[in-house]
Amino acid sequence: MVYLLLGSFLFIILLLSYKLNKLTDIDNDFIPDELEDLAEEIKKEFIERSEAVEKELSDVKEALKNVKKQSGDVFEAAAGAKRKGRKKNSK
Ligand SMILES: [Ca+2]
Repeated sequence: MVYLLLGSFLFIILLLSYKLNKLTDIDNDFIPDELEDLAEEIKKEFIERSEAVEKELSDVKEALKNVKKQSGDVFEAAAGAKRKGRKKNSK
């Protein structure tokens, strides 16, 4: 019952907003264009952030791979092997 009241209240506000030209709905899909723009912005922001996170994660993965490789050297050093250092670039 409360939800029904709240729902109709919001609907009336929505209709009033259209009436008072506070909101626009150029494409007539009953979704205020301001809301569509906002959703679009949020979506874009979300995608950008996801891509950034993905990139960071791949950096971390790369770093971890390096750590794994290096820690092998640590065990070898502990066993008495000489330090190999970094591979020289053959450029
Ligand atoms: Ca619309």
